[in-house]
Amino acid sequence: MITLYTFGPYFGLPDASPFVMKAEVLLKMAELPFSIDTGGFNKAPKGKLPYISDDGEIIADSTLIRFHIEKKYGFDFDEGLSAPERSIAWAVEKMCEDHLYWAGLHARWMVDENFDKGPRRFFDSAPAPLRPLIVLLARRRFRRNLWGHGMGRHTEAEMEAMAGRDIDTIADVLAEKSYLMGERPCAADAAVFPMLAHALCPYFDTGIRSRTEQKPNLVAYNERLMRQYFPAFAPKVEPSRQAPAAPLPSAAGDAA
Ligand SMILES: N[C@@H](CCC(=O)N[C@@H](CS)C(=O)NCC(=O)O)C(=O)O
Repeated sequence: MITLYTFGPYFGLPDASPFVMKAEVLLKMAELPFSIDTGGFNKAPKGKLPYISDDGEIIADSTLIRFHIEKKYGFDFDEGLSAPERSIAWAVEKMCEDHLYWAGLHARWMVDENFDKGPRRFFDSAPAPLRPLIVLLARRRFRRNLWGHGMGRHTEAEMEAMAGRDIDTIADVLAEKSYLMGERPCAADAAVFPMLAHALCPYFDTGIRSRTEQKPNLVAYNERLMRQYFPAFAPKVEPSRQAPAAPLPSAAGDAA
């Protein structure tokens, strides 16, 4: 039996982490039964989520979870793709995870208005007297991570320009197709769709969100894959009749 360790739903999204959403989509694509445990963060072997336990075998990291599924269950996420197509899919996925993600992380953790209504809520259950210190230390750690990655050394305008190029790239690769590489989902869809879902989250005001909202094919793709993989989080009305995105009333657990 597989257990997927997650943060749980936040901000109207299936999970606070796009990497957790990716792992969940991979498991669903491979049609493997699994249960979800939102209590595993403190035991995360690499200090991050997601990780899975598969009959006691622990695999930490969404890409290693993919490799595990491919190896143990013989499931080829990219079946039908040529070698160049597989490579393009991999490159787009890693652009999202190792570039776009970091610009989004900055917008959420380092911009006060977004942090206060967003990540700050992760610490609501910490003991009140310690909470300010815990929040301060966590935010400092993320600032250091952003600096170490390099994205955090740029101005906001520079980051948005770089992330904007990522968004344009995804839109161009997707074009009018149903999925990134054609008419059936592949591994990169499991990774890119959650990144777009987070980018488009109406809860946060970011340049990345505005840029993504300007791409009708990405907006439609996000809604389509949300309906397919997380129907409880999909827009309740047909996309064509949907009102413009409005901020959600409150944060943590809203979507649960
Ligand atoms: N490369 C990892 C990235 C996972 C990751 O960055 N997880 C973040 C949430 S989006 C996390 O758990 N952060 C907790 C922390 O750094 O304290 C994967 O693909 O699983």
